Formats: sequence, structure tokens, C-alpha cells
Amino acid sequence: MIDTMKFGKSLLGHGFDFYAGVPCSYLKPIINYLINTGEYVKAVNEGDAVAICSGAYMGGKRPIVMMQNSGLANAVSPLSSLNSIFQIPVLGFVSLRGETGHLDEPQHKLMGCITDKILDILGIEWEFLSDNTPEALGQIARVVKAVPEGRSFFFIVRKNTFCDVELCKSPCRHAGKKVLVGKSKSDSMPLRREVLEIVKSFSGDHTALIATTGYTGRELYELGDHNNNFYMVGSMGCASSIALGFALARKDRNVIAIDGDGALLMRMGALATNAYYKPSNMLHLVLDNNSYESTGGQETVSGNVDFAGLANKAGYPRALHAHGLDELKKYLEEWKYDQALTFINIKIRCGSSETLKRPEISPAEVSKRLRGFFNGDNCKTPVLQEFRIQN
Ligand SMILES: Cc1ncc(C[n+]2csc(CCOP(=O)(O)OP(=O)(O)O)c2C)c(N)n1
Repeated sequence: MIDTMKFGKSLLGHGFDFYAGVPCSYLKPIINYLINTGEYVKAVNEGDAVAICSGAYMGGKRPIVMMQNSGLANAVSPLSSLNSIFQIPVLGFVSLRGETGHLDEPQHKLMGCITDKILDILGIEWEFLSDNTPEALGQIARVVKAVPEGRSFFFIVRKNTFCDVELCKSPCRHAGKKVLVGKSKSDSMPLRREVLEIVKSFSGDHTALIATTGYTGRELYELGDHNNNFYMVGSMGCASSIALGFALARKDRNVIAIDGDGALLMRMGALATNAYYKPSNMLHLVLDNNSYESTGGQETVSGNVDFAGLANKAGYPRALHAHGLDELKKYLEEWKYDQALTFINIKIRCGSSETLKRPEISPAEVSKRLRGFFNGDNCKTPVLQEFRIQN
């Protein structure tokens, strides 16, 4: 079995300075080790974990994601439409529950046969991780050198690969003071474009803008392409997780996730993770048009959903409903001068230009540009940085 402490130290020593995942009993020792060292973000969904790592990468970190193979299915959307096309590399550890020829629970049987094939189909290189410490350390050293820039790599981890590490009791994280300003009158329902104009004029050079997939990214692009803009074109629902990773990686910069109601509903669990880590440099704005406008205007189920109330209950320190553009401006200013993880919901009406452009810059250029813009040359040679998640 691998000496888990030695292995964990070697990962850190190779400059892997950001970890996120969802536990699996096969990965328990290494995850326990990383939780004990304070380096691990507890995602609620493997897809979110991949997106959090991706945001951290664009913030200059070198991320590792950990998951059970059943969770690989949850991660297919970001792995295929975020990491692959934006050329955002993650090093992954995926367990092999249900390995062929080994007795396991029935739910793992099929995934046990197809884990490697899924990685192949996704175009992700992989290896089985050796259970011998020097060999495993050699694999890491080789992969660090060999993984071409921008390409993810996964280790498949069999049962009994890591020797046990006991989980230390982590300090309880209290939500602390929470402010909720809910809907109290009718909404003025501006257009998405009007909201984006305000966000853009407010954000300046120190704020990364992560725009959700569909019309939001396209309209942001039309308002003027900029180095700090990130136009998602897939991985629907991952905008706030990308922002969380970025916010944790770059505490000296601000980040705004611009979400849609359909996208937020798709990965609503992310609210809990965002609220748990509550980076004060992150703002989560939801443009709620009660519609999947980008795919033809089909109604979403957001009509009866109180998004600000949900964010408040999830633990966001500040959850606000903006009834119109003036309130939005006021809330943005408040965040600028009194920072706390802030959620703003604004109801908007549908309506977009008939000749709305698509970004002419490639996704790979967008992510490279964002990482370079905020990190300069530092990101070319990753160095081990102190990373502790603050309470
Ligand atoms: C996983 C996934 N499912 C479906 C789609 C197709 N899709 C692209 S944009 C979109 C609508 C997004 O709705 P919302 O977040 O409310 O934003 P809006 O289009 O209203 O601006 C959908 C369903 C997708 N890109 N990814």
C-alpha cells in the first residue's frame, strides 16, 4: 500500500496546491490527509469539484480533483465542455469501485467496467495508480513532466491502494451573521443587456467576470471583449463553482459569477458549497428571466423559487433581491466597500438582439488570457503556495 502521508507531501511538493472532490472510501486516506492539512475543498457534486478546480487553475493554482467513479458521470459535462475545450488541465484521482472480477455492490458493476472507457472517450489520458510507494511517486513525477499543457490526466485508483490516515476533527464553520433582503414590491424587469452594462462598468480591471452559458456570455462579449471576461459555452450550471475556485485562489482579486435561473437550478447544490467557504471577494448574480431564453424561451421552474431566500438559507452572508437597476447598483457598491460573499437576484425580461454575435476568440484563448491577466508570468512555473481556507 502507498504511504499516504509521503504521497500527499509529494503532491504538494510538485506544486499541486489546490484540491477539491467528493469522497470515496477507496480515496479516504488521501482525502483525509488533505482535509487535515487544510488544502481540500468539499464539493457537493463531482462536476462542481471539477469546475471549482478549473476556476482555481485560472486563478493560478495547480489543481487536483478526487472522486468515486460513480461521480465521474456527474463530472462529464464540465470535463467535456469546460476542461477539454478551454484547455484547463486538472489532475484527477478516480476510484475503481466495481472492478471486474472483484465482488462489490451492484450499483458499481457497470461503472466498474467502463471507467477507463469513459476517460478514453473524453480524450483524457490515464493510468492505474500503483500501490507501491516508490512506483506511485515515480508516476506522479513522470505525469507532472509528461502531461502536455492544457491536458487533464487521471489516475484510476483500485481498492486498498492507500494506507489509512485518520481524519482529524476540523473546526466547526459557523455561518455567522446573515443578511436577507427579499422581494417586497414589483420588479422593473430590465433587459439582460442593461444589467450587464452596469456590471461591466462597475467591475473594472480587478474583477473577473464569469458569464454563464448561452446569451449571457454572448451579450457580455458584445458589450466589449476584455481580458477579465470568461464566456462559458458549456458546463451549464458551473459558473458559480468556477467563480468559487477563482475566489479562493485569488483572494486579492474580485470575481462575479453571472448566472441564469435555468443554470442555477441545474446545480443548485453549489449554493451550499459557495456559502460554506464564503469568499468575501465573490459576488453571485442571478439574471432570472424565468426562462431558458438561449434555447428558445422555454419556461423554467423558477417562477415559485425565492432565490435570495435559498441563498440565505444555504448560508450566504448577504442575499439580496434587486427590484431594478438602481438597487443593483447600490448592492454592487456595497459589496465593493464592505466585502462579504454576496448573492443578488434580479428579475429580467426576455429580449436579445436578433444578430447576437458569438465570441470570436476561442475558449482556449479565453481561459489562457484570464489566467495570464491575473497571474502574469507566475502561472507558467507553478510554485507551492501556502493555501489555507479561512474560517
Ligand atoms: C448540461 C446542459 N444542458 C442543456 C444545455 C442547453 N442550454 C444552453 S443555454 C440553456 C438555457 C440556459 O438558461 P438560463 O440559465 O436560464 O439562461 P438564459 O438562456 O435564460 O439566459 C440551455 C438549456 C447545455 N448547454 N448544457
